[in-house]
Amino acid sequence: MSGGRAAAPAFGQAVIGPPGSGKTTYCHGMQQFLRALGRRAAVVNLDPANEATPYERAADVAELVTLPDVMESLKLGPNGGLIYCMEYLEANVDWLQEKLAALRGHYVLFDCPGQVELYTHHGALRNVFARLAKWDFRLAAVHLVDSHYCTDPGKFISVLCTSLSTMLHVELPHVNVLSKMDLIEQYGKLAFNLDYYTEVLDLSYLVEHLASDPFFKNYRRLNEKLVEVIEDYSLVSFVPLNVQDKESMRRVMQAVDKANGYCFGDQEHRSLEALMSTAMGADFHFTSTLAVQEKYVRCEDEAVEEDDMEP
Ligand SMILES: Nc1nc2c(ncn2[C@@H]2O[C@H](COP(=O)(O)OP(=O)(O)O)[C@@H](O)[C@H]2O)c(=O)[nH]1
Ligand SMILES: [Mg+2]
Repeated sequence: MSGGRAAAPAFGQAVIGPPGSGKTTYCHGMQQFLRALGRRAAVVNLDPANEATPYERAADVAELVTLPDVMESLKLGPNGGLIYCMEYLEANVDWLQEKLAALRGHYVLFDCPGQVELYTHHGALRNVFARLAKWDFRLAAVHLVDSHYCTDPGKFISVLCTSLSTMLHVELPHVNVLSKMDLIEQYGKLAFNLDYYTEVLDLSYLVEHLASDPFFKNYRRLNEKLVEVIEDYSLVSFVPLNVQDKESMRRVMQAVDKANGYCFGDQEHRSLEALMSTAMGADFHFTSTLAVQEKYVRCEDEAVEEDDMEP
């Protein structure tokens, strides 16, 4: 890559999202999944706040700058320190270029930091992504959001706002993912079917579910206006993900391949079919959100039957 454009474009994913949304776990899971398909996947850690990682780091921002050093020498807190680290990375982007040159021929997953301001208004990481594009690195942003937020209408609306402003700010092809789908029932009952959340259907129903207490009148009016903005753009939708479920990983991979233009050859396609035929119980398909709903969300009747059995 050094010395101008690489002969063939490189492909990869910028894995972004708030702290704890599952980025590091996803990078490891996706690397293993892609390797099983014969894709040479490597993970580059760009998050200075990551301590131990389950994957082997093909490159690590800590080789360039570390958070404890920045915090100590500049007397910054963890948030400010992390922003400084990203500005330092932007100023020394040649370091990244060298590391990526050594990874030529690999599909690269970038494990990014969780600070939301980096994706909604700060320029450093966005500029690093833009440099990658100049080196013919075709990235898609994979934005992970904890599915926990579906259980509260106010929180889900704020997630939609963050996702929308991230899409507009980061300026990459974008796949929004609802992570930890396997835990969704533990977080609380969903007011609507899962596809309502993944497809981001008529949001006025969500506003109706906000507290109707007169005390919240202004909060409700604010949310009415916010959902108008989200609906006007009509950009946000989600793919559900359970990182341990191969069908679910395949669905995310296919959405990302479509977003960044990665075209896989015949050989990989055959391994995918072989992998998938052993992946799950015979008749479960993750291809429809309804199937995900059936797998992870108890239906009303089942809940009633089980409750009846209790003494
Ligand atoms: N049950 C479940 N837990 C997950 C999943 N993805 C991540 N986690 C857990 O969520 C926590 C935070 O994950 P991590 O990858 O470190 O998040 P990051 O801060 O975004 O990098 C860890 O305890 C993970 O084990 C998932 O799909 N299902
Ligand atoms: Mg992490």
